[in-house]
Amino acid sequence: MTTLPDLLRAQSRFLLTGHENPDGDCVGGQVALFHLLRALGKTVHIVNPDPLSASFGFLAEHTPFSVASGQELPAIDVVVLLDCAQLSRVGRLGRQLGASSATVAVIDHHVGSEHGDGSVCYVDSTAAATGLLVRRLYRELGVELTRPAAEGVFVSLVSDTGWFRYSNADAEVFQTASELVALGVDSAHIYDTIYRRQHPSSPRILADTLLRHRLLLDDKLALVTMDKALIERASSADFDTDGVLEPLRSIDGVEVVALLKERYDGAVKCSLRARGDVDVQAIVAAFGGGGHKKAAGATMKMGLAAAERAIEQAVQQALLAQSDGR
Ligand SMILES: [Mn+2]
Repeated sequence: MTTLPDLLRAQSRFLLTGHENPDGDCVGGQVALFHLLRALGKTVHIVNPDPLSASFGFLAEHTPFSVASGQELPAIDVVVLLDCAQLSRVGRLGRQLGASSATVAVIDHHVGSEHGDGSVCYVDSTAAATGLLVRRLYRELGVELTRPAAEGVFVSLVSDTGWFRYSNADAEVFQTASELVALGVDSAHIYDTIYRRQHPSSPRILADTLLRHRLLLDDKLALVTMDKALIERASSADFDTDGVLEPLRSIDGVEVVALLKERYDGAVKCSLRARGDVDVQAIVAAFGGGGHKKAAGATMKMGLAAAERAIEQAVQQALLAQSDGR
């Protein structure tokens, strides 16, 4: 069976992509892989289903990003999915890629990603970030990290570990961060660039969203909903809705935080975060979603009120199962 390092060595034309609304781990991993493949003399395109969010715009200074617009794809041998494993998560571009003859490779750290659309997979669900997996590929292929690549890996790490606060921030994360800083990555500058350039209306959006939170199930579940009107305000200000999760997760006794966002098509995007031992990946799996034990999400094909009830029930069951197991 072909391994991913073999495939990267053997083929010459690559297209790197990832899930819709690419996050820091996805785009940081793409940056690092772009420079790895270029160092190996390959032709590389990064094409995403959505544009880079403004907070990650600085990554494009040294790395070309493009957005799919239905145009003809460049001639490629391999498409690499980063931070996801299904072409269905890549929007219309995913359908285009699925119809092409390119080999699909997956680099990911989500549970079960070895069973996705990749015919060649580089998956480790114990890794904190996809960017860390790309860092491992540099070692396997004997390529030195450049500073732009190091910035990409760093953005991956900080995005998926909540700036080193979450329980996935293991020894490999801190060792790698140390190497990246030694290579010239300016951690404080990156923090300022990503988190301290918010739109002037962002405090009000954050406040209005947090005011809607409810504590349920003996204060073990903090649930907050964003209806279409609030989502509209958030997207016009490029507001990162993940920012509402941490204040709720900080409440003493809260074990699960749920953020439910109403989509334009009427479905609900649900994000769950766990603080204790509850496995939120198992909870969203029942709704066709996925992720990690402590951070997972799903698209629920129901209205906001129904989704609230369904999540409350599912979390209640998970909490009961947990207390039975003790
Ligand atoms: Mn990730």
